[in-house]
Amino acid sequence: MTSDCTFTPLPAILEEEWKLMDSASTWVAAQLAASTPSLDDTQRTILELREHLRYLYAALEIDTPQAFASYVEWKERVLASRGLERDSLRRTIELLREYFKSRLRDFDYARIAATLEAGIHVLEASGKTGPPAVRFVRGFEHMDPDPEALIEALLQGDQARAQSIVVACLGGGIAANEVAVRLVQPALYEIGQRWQENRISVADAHLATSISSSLLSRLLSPPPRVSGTPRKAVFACVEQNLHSLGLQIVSDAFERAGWQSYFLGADVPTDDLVGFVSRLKPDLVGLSAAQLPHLTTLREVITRLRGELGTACPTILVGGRILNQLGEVWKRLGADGWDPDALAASRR
Ligand code: B12
Repeated sequence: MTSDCTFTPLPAILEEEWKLMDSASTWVAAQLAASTPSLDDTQRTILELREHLRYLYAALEIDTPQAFASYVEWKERVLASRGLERDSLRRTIELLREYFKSRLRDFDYARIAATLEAGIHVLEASGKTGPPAVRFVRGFEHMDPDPEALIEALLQGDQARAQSIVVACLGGGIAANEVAVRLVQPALYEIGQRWQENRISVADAHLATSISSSLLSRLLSPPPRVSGTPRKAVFACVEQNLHSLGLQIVSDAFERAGWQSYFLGADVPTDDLVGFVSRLKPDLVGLSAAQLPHLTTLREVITRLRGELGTACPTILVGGRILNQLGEVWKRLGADGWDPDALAASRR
């Protein structure tokens, strides 16, 4: 069920991503510094601009203005919850539009302007109503004990309590995959949400993450014995994606389902990943992307695997937070399949 990549080619100026980052961010930072004398940290402004541009670039690459709009919506909430100036975000996006208008042909500019305007539109809408309160995931309320208890244990750094909650679920007959996806996963989403809302610090979130990671390794029961040679699957987070916990759950679920899993973890360099897959010749490769800019690398990995392995290319399955958010985009990245979580993936 392989789909072709069906994206409109990028305007020439965007093909050299780093050139774009340098020139656009330097120009916009200079305009901002001139109009806002209180803005004294130019280096920080440039770093922020590069972040905006990475998301803009990825949204253009997948031809999905809404993807950039979602980023702006998220960024606005992060800034607002920290009492930071939201207007400067709007001003920055407007300046980026001005920059591209003066440098691109009308046709190319129209495409970039539409994407930037999707971001401006989000800011206009939330200026009227205030940012909506968003909770991405629910649906685990039926669990006993309440997942709130796990969230609190994680945030207090109480490993013993966190573990006893998980053990109680397993003892109550809930399968390890279910515990991972219906209890630990939403707890982590909630922790991300609280960081976004500035209710917990980066240190709190890191503590919760490290305890979750050790909970997940304890969940892995001995793999079932299978007769014959097990099917092999390689799992990797694409380069620059550090969000490996979700993929670890997927990899463990495959192992429990009788596959032989090779979990390569976070931020796997594209060359090494392609080399590993070429040597191992697995039946399936599972790739994970969490944020919009990771899709640029995901597409590159898929293109390389297909180009170098041809008809011997394994089935390519993709997943992760950003693909869950963007719906059908995975089809146009050239993957063979997508699953929203480890429960769905392990039924393959
Ligand atoms: C833990 C965490 C981290 C940890 C990750 C540690 C690790 N070893 O994984 C660390 C500290 C490294 C981290 C870093 C950052 N993070 Co972070 N992080 C999170 C957090 C809180 C939880 C992620 C997680 O584990 N979720 C639980 C797992 C189980 O869910 P999952 O990843 O969705 O995986 C499931 C499915 O998606 C699917 N799936 C996943 N992969 C695959 C693959 C295949 C093949 C298939 C079939 C399915 C599949 O199955 C999984 C299991 O069911 C999220 C919040 C969130 N909403 O996810 C933020 C979050 C993703 N992070 C965020 C940010 C901003 C960052 C940083 C930029 C922060 C910073 N300023 O440094 C960096 C970027 C790092 C990078 N370059 O990747 C934002 C992203 C927002 C955005 N608009 O892009 C989020 C959403 C937080 C927030 N609410 O603002 N982060």
